[in-house]
Amino acid sequence: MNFDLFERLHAIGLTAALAHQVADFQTDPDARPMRVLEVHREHLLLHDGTDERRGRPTPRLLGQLAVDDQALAVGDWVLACPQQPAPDRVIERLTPSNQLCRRVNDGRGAARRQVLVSNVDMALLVMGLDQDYNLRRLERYLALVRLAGVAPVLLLTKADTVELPLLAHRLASARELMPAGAPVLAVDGRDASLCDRLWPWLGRGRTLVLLGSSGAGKSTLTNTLAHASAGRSDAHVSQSGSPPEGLAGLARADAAPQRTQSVRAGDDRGRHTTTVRSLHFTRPGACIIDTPGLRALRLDAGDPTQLDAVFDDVARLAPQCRFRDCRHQDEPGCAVREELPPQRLGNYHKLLREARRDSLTALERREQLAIWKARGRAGHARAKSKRGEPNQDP
Ligand SMILES: Nc1nc2c(ncn2[C@@H]2O[C@H](COP(=O)(O)OP(=O)(O)O)[C@@H](O)[C@H]2O)c(=O)[nH]1
Ligand SMILES: [Mg+2]
Ligand SMILES: [Zn+2]
Repeated sequence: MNFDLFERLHAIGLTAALAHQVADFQTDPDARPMRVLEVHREHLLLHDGTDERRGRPTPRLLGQLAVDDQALAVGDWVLACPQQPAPDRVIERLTPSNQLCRRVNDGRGAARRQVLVSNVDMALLVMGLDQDYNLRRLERYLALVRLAGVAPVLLLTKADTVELPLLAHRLASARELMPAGAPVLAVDGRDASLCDRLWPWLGRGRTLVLLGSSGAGKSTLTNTLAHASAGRSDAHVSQSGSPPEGLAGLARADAAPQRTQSVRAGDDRGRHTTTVRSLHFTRPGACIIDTPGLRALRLDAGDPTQLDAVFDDVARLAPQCRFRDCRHQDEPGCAVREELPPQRLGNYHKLLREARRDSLTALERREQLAIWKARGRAGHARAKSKRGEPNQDP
């Protein structure tokens, strides 16, 4: 890859490590690295450093990903062969540097892994200082990003809607939950000067993901930070087309690629696009991935001990418990129960239960399902015999 191409792709988030992988693929000479901006049922929206393009993964690539329990996600880097007419043929995916994943129900009673986004440098956790404010939810989002090894920044939005004492109190409580050194800011997401406050994290080539519940202000932030001329019909883009003062002179501001509106028009399923994840370009140069609220955020902690990384206070105190195998529930002499606020301990147990349930093997899950079914049948039969109906079960 020559320097010009790398520079162009770096502007949309390509790192040296990912660029290095491109050389490893002895594939089609036409294939070019592109970044996934959006994932739709029928196609991908891609960017090649110059333009947006439509792409479609080949059946071979889809099969390969499925075998590895993987799927294409926003933020991924792929190799695609341009086609006339579109869509481009997406033939490879570069191994992501990281992925944010959660567990979702597969509709058959089992949990499957869902990749939310790939290749992110930082997570902006967005929470309103109004009724949205909820520390237990924040803890869950923190766990999600720390499991993926992604550094968090907390943005408390709607600072303009709360009285100063409440703001100060909520700011302090949230700060206590965050890992040491993680920035916490109270902001008005609509304030155009936000770029000035956030620019240390918004440098060219970086990728950030916005996470938080619906209504927290993620799309508002995206619009405030988005490239001035990247007008998006769906996302009530800031009215003023000009960059805020202090940024106009920034040499890099104009180097950021732009998202055009054209591709947005015939969005599939006629859904509002903010209901899906999408990658945008900011004026200071970083890529930012807007996400919808995750109504059910189940962690993808394949191994319950992974939670130790998230609840480092539990891990730190556990050796002081009287019993070596203390579960920090009702055992006497439990140092964890003594020290931790009950709500945090409660959340720890809840997340641990989820992780245990999700780490059942397929066989264990089938066995458990069989037990539940048998119980259901037994209950059904009991109810029937009470009503005096014949029992037809074998
Ligand atoms: N007053 C105020 N309103 C905000 C702020 N951030 C977002 N909003 C409003 O909150 C509502 C939800 O914002 P939106 O960005 O769509 O939330 P999302 O679901 O997280 O994308 C919108 O009406 C925004 O105008 C803020 O900092 N202050
Ligand atoms: Mg939104
Ligand atoms: Zn204990």
